[in-house]
Amino acid sequence: MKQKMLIALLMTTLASAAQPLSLQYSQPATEWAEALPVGNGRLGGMIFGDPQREHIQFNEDSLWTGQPQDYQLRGAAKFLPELRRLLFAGQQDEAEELANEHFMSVPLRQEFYQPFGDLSLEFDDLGTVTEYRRSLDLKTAISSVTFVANGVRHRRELFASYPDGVMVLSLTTDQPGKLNFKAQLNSPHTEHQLKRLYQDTLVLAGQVTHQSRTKVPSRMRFEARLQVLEHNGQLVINGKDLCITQADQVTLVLSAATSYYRYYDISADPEDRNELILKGLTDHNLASLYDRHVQDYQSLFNRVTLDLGQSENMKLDTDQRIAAFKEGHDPHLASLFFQYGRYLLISCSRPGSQPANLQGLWNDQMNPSWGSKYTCNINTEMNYWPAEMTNLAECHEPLFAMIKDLSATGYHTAQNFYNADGWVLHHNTDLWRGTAPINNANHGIWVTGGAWLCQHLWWHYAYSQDEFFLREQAYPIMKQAAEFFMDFLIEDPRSEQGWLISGPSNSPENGGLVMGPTMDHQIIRNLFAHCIEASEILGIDPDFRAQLADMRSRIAPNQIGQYGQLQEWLEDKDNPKSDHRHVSHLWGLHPGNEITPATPDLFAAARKSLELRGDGGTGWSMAWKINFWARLRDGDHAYLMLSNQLTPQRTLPNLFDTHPPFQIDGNFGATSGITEMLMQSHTGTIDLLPALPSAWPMGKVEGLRARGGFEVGLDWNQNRLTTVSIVSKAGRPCRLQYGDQTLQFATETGRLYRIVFNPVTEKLEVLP
Ligand code: FUC
Repeated sequence: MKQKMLIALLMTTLASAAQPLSLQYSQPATEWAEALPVGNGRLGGMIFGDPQREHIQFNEDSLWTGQPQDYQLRGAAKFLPELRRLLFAGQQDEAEELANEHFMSVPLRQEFYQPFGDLSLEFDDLGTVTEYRRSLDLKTAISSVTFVANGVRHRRELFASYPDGVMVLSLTTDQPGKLNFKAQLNSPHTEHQLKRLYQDTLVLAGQVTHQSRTKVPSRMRFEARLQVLEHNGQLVINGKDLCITQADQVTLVLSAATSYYRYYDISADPEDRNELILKGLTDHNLASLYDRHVQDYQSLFNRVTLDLGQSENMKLDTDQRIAAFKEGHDPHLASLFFQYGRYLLISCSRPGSQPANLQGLWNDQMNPSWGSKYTCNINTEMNYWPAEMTNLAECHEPLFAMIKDLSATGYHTAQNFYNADGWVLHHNTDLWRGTAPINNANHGIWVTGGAWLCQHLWWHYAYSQDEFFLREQAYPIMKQAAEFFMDFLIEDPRSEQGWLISGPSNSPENGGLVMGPTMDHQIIRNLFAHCIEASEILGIDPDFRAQLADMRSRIAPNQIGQYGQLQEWLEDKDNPKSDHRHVSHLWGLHPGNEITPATPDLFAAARKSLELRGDGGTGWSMAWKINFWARLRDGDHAYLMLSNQLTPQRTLPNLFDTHPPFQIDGNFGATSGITEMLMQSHTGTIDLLPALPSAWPMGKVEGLRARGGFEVGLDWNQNRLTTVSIVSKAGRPCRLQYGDQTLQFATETGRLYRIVFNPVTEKLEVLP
């Protein structure tokens, strides 16, 4: 027994050393949050790894309840003046009551993202299982299960291929004839049928009938096909069972599709889609699918490497490492967590797919928390914070496609609710691109969802310097978002300076319906600034630009209150004891850029507000606080937030972030936060190691992106910067900062620059 344990331990250590970027377990998953995720943007799978009964729960990202619907309440705008009057008169309850009656989305709720189905494999009695390992290798995006049963070594590998559009499951034994199993498809959707197609394919077809809280009938049709791509031994399909006997090598492919075409059209044919996808595999085998998958995945994943040091705990199972992180020293888990965020983004957001929803792509519940939809008062945006900075700009594309849809549906919401031009999105959306205020006036009427999303369009330009994208895709949508606020902003009758304010709105989910929440003003200023800059770069719209500049200067500024805090509202009414998870008024610190060391009073006030809110919160809240503390240049506090997040209370055994329950935003927020600790570029300067914690005295990162079109690599040792590499992608001047040292130099497109920090002169020097 002891020897076996020793061998097992040795094997784990060796495995870890050979593949340090993997999640590892010595037990099968007993529940969904222990299963391991794979995905190709559109299809997602969760593999449990039970030797005797394998289970892969799967999703397709367009399977939702409901049907095309516009959520509009026509004529709502006539209540807007009265709402404002009540709020200015301090009658919040009356205003919320009126709004709940006359100013909300129809229906009041939005739709739910749905699970698709389950693939299960029942094996002939395997007897005692030894040497069990289950893993997810982030270097190849392949999840494996290996074990020995009756002297036979079994191996299963699952991946989701973006180039080929399918999930691939390979099963092997190291002895002939020892692979015997029965595979079945199933679905939690009651209206479904199963049938055999050709000699080698099982089909699951149905329609969503489940209804969300909207009570709108569901109409989406779906179909999945499980095809045996390669096998030896015998294959027989018996009714619902796909039976393999006497084999040692089998490759199954799973294809799934729905009738979704666009948010207003669900007339596509899932059967045709699957037929086409599977036809595309005709000339392929496991080896070629594997190669194409790995090549595609690594073309994105390998762009960034991060080394924060190895650790003893690498030999432990991943869930044990999470449990030990706070008390121990496991810098490698932090880099694994960082890369896991990148892995998840590549797996759930690829061109052509839906954007990452609250659970990315992975959901096994018919009534998932918050519908597993798109909450846009922090969660959807957080999902995309790492996209540009960690060199995954392509993964941002599904969000841009959704923003384009929202600018069309949000045009009607602007008209119907505000009698305004442009477009507006409130705090949630779904597959049908609802933009009207949902749930309740006390948090649903929040007008800056679309404006916040526009920051992502700007970032894509800022990081790439791609003027074509700015002109053709970003600017028209940003401009229309700004046009909404030009109509919507209102002069505050209580203000002597004639401040323009936003309202009715709210500071996300805190304090109810108000006039003038701080966050709105920060977001609108940010949107206007980017529109002004974009119009200058593109050399267009001078009058519009001038008008924006004028209005921008009149928007109510940030206020510092009685506790030295940054005020969450226009009135100095913050509760210093509140530990509310949203810290919305710090938007200007992060992800905005108007509160920096160059605005010392606001910078100190933001810090005060964050201290008052404390170090707790839901998963995403902690992740946001990593970013905040990084922007406050306090590496140790940022690290404290990371270690508060990397606990079993906030991180599930499979490293999924948990609110609770599972919500993926915190994964992406943490990846962004770790990046912000190492490098920032939101002020026009590439700021090197702005918040390096003492826990990471030495390390190396390569391939991060900075605004201005740069790729940045860094090395540090004994808590000090040693070398920097900068690749200039757009030939812009480069400005670096390390501590209080700055260095500026001209660059040429495509050139690599090496910079050292000279410890004697304490200066940054460009190497010739
Ligand atoms: C917002 C947050 C909640 C949760 C939900 C999905 O409403 O306040 O904490 O994350 O989105």
